[in-house]
Amino acid sequence: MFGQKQTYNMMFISVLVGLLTANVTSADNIVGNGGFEVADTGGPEDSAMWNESTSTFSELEGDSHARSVRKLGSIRPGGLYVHHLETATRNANSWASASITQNTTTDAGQPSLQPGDYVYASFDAIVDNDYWGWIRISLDIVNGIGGVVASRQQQFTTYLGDPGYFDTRFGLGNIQVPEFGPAPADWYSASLTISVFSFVGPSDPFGESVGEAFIDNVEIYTGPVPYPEPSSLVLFGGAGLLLFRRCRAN
Ligand SMILES: [Ca+2]
Ligand SMILES: [Ca+2]
Repeated sequence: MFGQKQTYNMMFISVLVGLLTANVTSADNIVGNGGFEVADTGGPEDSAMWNESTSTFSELEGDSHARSVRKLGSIRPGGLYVHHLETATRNANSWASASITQNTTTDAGQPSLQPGDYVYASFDAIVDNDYWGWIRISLDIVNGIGGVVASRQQQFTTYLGDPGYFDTRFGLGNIQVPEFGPAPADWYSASLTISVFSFVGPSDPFGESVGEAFIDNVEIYTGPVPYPEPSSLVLFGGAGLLLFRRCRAN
């Protein structure tokens, strides 16, 4: 048995560990079905609490397509399902997109964000884009009437020397929640949208494009201090600018 002194030491250590742990875990994870393990009423390919969307095509030839579907598979150990975003465009002057989005209040049933708190989103992704395929991540703070009051976006475009393949954990945000507006804009939710795109311009040398990503283990944190950012992909942040520069030149 421990003597009294050891017992006090143990209590001291427990309190210290408790304080440190409280500091680290003070952010709440407010995402719903972040591992895509639960299907929605639309069937096994429909992820619960996520809204899937795909573009319609400006052309319908070849095997161009866009999909946003829940699928068997795992990026990290644990869990059976991922969400798959895929687009392909095979003709000049065409584009396609596939997305998933979640609103933490209307889709996941979480209470309003609190002004002054921070919001941070992260997720695992395997991205496999062809030339002119890209992935875009948007984290928005949305008020009770659907207005975006704060937003952060990141996109990575596969363009010439830029890599099209990532196996990584993306992180985005630490947006500080603004003060509430007058009712009915007096509550806020976080909205995360992950999209892939493919684009073929009027005179592209390759004539086809694919955007593809497998998404898993999404987390959206909110809390009184900025979430500690893991080392994430920030190297290719300039790639989106290249796309727009090239579009203008065409
Ligand atoms: Ca999963
Ligand atoms: Ca769904």
